[in-house]
Amino acid sequence: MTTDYRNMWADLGIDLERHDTLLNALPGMYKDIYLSQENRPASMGFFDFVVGDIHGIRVHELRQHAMDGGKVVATYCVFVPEEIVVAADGIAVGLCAGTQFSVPIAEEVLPRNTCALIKSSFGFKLGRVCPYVQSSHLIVGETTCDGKKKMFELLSEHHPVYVMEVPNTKTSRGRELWRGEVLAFKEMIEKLTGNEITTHKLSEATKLLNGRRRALQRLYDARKADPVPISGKDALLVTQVSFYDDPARCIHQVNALCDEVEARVRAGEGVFPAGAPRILISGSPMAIPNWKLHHIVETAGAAVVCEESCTGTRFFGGLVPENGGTAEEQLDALAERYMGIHCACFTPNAERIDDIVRLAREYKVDGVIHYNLQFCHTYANEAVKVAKALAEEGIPLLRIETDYSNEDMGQLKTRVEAFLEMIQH
Ligand code: BJ8
Repeated sequence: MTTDYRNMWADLGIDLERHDTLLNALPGMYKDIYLSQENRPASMGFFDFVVGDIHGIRVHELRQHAMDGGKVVATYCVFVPEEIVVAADGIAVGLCAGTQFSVPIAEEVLPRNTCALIKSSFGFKLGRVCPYVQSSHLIVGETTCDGKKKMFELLSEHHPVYVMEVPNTKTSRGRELWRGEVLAFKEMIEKLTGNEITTHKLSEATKLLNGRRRALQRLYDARKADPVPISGKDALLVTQVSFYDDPARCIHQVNALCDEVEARVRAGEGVFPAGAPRILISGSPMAIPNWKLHHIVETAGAAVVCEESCTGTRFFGGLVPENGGTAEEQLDALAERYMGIHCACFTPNAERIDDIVRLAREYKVDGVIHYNLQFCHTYANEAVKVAKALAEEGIPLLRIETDYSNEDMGQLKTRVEAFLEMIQH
């Protein structure tokens, strides 16, 4: 890393010593998990570069944007409508929260029996180790789960926080509430940025972010092929990076990758042999650098071909209609698209169960692994229904509950290997 970045991090109030420990651990881990893979698409080079420079150029861009008078808005959930931030000439960044590194820092305050994602995000702020958090003018939280919404109260003692109320149901009253929240968010963002969100601006932002959704969907479509042209680990990384990269650059890079993987599909080339077991992973999101389960599955010889999660299909599924209309109509269409995200925080949430079965069929999977972060009660309870639906369809399921530590790696490996053996016989 260059001296310039150290100065930049210092300016951002980063705890440099702690930050060094975090960054020094990444290259070795990335080498073992990513660079050890064979026959990767050459276009993954861009994503390797982004990880190698994780707190460098992009943070510099955010700083530059702020120095030019722009605002940076950080989020933790795919429910926050980024279009509104982009339409106000702001930059929206999805924060990571996928590492064990910041968990012990958070545990100085939060109860230990809290989901790792919540602890990791809180620890990043408390320990001042994330330049994305430090660069942001505002963190936007949501009331999706109880742990998160109470964490945001505590987080607001350390950073400006705005919380959107996500309803618990998708009834007409729930949708009405959400529409009001989207409108209030728009007004707040206009105030924060000092920029008016015109219908034109909103429609441009919608087109841009739909472009990112289309590119990711295109990548996922290529994963339906057998042999699969890209590993699950690489596809997961692409989604993770797209949360914080510049959307236009991201679209360009993902489409270049798609050109390459589609050529592989036409040539019948893959990263796993044809007929290798195909796995759908469903459940809690996997924020960067949470690659634990994918690594275990793929080193055991199976291919992860799809993720039904917020670092997968729930992130890019469903476009916002682009047919313009009045500002009110556009905001309604925006609100409606976000209500199409089937998070387990909703009750009932039958659409997610339907999605899992549909995706299992579309991606021709041999089995589903339900991935649950420990202490995430919504996904854990919903897994009962997932299990029932998959049993009715004759699709094998393995349920896993874990956190970000490596303590259970051996046990998880044994369980995954036994599952793979079972589905191959
Ligand atoms: S839309 S899945 S990104 S809330 S933090 S619910 S793992 S206990 S992340 Fe999520 Fe938005 Fe829903 Fe998606 Fe559970 Fe942990 Fe809560 Fe979590």
